[in-house]
Amino acid sequence: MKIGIIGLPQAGKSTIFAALTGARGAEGDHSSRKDLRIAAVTVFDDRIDFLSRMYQPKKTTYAKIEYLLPPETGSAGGAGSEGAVWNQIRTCDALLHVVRNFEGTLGTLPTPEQDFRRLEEEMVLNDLVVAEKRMERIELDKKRGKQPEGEEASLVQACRQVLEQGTPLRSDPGLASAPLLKGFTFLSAKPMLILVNNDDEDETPPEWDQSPEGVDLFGVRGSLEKEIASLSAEEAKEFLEAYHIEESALDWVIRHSFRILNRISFFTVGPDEVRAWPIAAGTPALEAAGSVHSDIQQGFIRAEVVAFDDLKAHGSFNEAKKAGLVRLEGKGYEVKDGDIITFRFNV
Ligand SMILES: Nc1nc2c(ncn2[C@@H]2O[C@H](COP(=O)(O)OP(=O)(O)OP(=O)(O)O)[C@@H](O)[C@H]2O)c(=O)[nH]1
Ligand SMILES: [Mg+2]
Repeated sequence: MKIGIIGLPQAGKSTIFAALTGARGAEGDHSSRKDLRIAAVTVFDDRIDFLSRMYQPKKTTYAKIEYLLPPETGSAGGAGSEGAVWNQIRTCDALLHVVRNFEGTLGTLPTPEQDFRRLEEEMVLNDLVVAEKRMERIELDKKRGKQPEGEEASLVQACRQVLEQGTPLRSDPGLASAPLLKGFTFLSAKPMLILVNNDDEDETPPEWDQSPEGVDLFGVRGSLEKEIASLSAEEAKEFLEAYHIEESALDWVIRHSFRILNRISFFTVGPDEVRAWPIAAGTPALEAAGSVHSDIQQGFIRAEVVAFDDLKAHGSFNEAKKAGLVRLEGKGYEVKDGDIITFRFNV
């Protein structure tokens, strides 16, 4: 689960990365590491807090998301050239597009919507080149008497048509998520979140003439959030209260990152550990068992499931059971967000 941070030069990418991976929840000590470009960030979850109070486990484990800050392009090219940046971004599951909406260092006024489109176009063009190259290859193979396999050719052709209109592939969700196209790692097919990076005084994101389709846009105050992130949890709380901020923008981003990755969490509970397990939405119980341990998958008998809300409403597992809310599910059961699962298995 990795999210790549993209944006034009000086949009505030490094600032946002620092804010996301600041004191709260990020692994390791970052303050002394300027070269750090990838960090695992904790996805705080009220449900886990609740379960942890209920079970008093030795250990409480939240889900994590990785954020990647690609190398700075600079002017010298080399290791940080644009191609290298996009290649790193290709390895990500989703994108966080940072758009500048503060006055630049040289007094340049912000043009967030244009900036956004510029990078969108770059991604679309990048993908178009990939699609065209593949089509050429397929044509060449055909001439040599080699028939293209399965649906790949028609899918790539469909991508090309979308991209030629200047439209990102994510606008066609079926196409964007086609398993046969996975290997192409198309940039514009990746789910995305737009972060408009405002000045400290400016709370609201700008009105856009044409809001991008199917992408959530959020206004953050990058510099301010970076400062909050460097505070201790205690200080940060006071700060947020003083400013009447219910949820820091970056907590919002972390929560939504989880959503755009199409991840849900199921929970395991017990005296040793209360833990969130992030899985793709739609995962069957058997596979979910495998994410906990391969032995549990192999010896799977049944999943004993209770929904978090049912457990919470009834106050304890036993009460929920008495109310008939604890179900026994089989291998093919589609795990839901917030399911609390005990796997029954043979070793
Ligand atoms: N006023 C204001 N300035 C900001 C904000 N976020 C970043 N800056 C400033 O804008 C400049 C660029 O920020 P960076 O975070 O380095 O931007 P970047 O996208 O990483 O830049 P490059 O890596 O050079 O492409 C720095 O001088 C920041 O201090 C903000 O929210 N408000
Ligand atoms: Mg930077």
